[in-house]
Amino acid sequence: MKLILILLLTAGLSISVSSGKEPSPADRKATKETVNLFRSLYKLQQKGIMYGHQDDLMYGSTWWHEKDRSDTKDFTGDYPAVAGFELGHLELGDERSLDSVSFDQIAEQIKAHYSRGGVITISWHANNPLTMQDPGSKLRRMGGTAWDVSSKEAVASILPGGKNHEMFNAWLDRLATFFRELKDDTGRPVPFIFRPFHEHSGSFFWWGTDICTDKQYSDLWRYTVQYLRHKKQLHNILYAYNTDKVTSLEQYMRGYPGDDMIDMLSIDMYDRGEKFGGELENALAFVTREAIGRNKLAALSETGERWGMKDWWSSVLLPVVSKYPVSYVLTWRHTYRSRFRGSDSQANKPFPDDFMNFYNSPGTFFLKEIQGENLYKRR
Ligand code: BMA
Repeated sequence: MKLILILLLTAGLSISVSSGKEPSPADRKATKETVNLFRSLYKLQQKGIMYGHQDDLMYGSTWWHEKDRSDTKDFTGDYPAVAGFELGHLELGDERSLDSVSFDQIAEQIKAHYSRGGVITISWHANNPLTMQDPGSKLRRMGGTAWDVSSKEAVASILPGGKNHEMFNAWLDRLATFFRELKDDTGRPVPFIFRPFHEHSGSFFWWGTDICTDKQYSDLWRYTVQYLRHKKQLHNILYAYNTDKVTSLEQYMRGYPGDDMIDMLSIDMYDRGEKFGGELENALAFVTREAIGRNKLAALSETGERWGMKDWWSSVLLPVVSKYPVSYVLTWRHTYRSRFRGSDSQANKPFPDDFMNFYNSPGTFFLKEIQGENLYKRR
């Protein structure tokens, strides 16, 4: 007994020892590439942090869908390790997203990034299922969109028994069709991280904490995962639970759908002022501790620099994220603004100079660094 105790103690916080089994995706039928990705990311998050950028492969502020182009590559010479994509309006059967990006081109770029050995993450700003049909919606500007929080019945309306339940099934069918077509050249499904119903702790989306109950939120998640996993037999998805800024673990876990659904505990936090470093540190400490305790991945799935700060990447973000086992940090899209001309110096510089310090840090991984890791191969 004493010997076992000593062995356990010397193993320190080693996750596989403390839990007794190798970390695995929640989906027991996950494809082998998905299992390998999960385990590779689990190991990699102990070594350093990957950089991710939303819509990096689709456009930048001065360009729109140019072959092999990327703002990250333009600036650093390398692609981001993690490429983010957005599916809002796919649920409606549209050909283009809410950001006017073609879904066919998104699928093409997902496959391209996978074939390079990169990691894919997908978000979904789904329309409000209740008010999108209601022209009298209170918040007219946001009427019907993901940001329309004028009714607290939206989530209830799509759960089983709700008046929009069949419509929601049709939404999920459309997502499933898109996901099923994500295949490599040999026909194997492309694994990806899916982060729907994000920023739960904020109340700016129709699935937010004050807009539905925790139970409804959890039911929404469980219904969605089960539909895609069991009914649609999609086994190439890692699911990321996500909140906006929170100050306690209790707040973070409100509405958590369960370890059998979730693969990654993620948080979104943007720098809005001097307190950010401390707040991020506090949040990452409990989010990563909880993730490790549950054999899950962790990520800072959205962040953004403080307005006007020159050395944010190296002096604010990097010192904090380096301390914790965080799989990736992702910054949001560079909105395309057609009015910019090629000569506009501001728009031509997609990142601040300090981004190179972040890029050059041995603790950060861009695409070339993770290519050597063969994330989708057995380890
Ligand atoms: C938001 C904003 C929106 C965009 C949405 C989905 O945070 O950038 O303009 O439509 O993400 O990409």
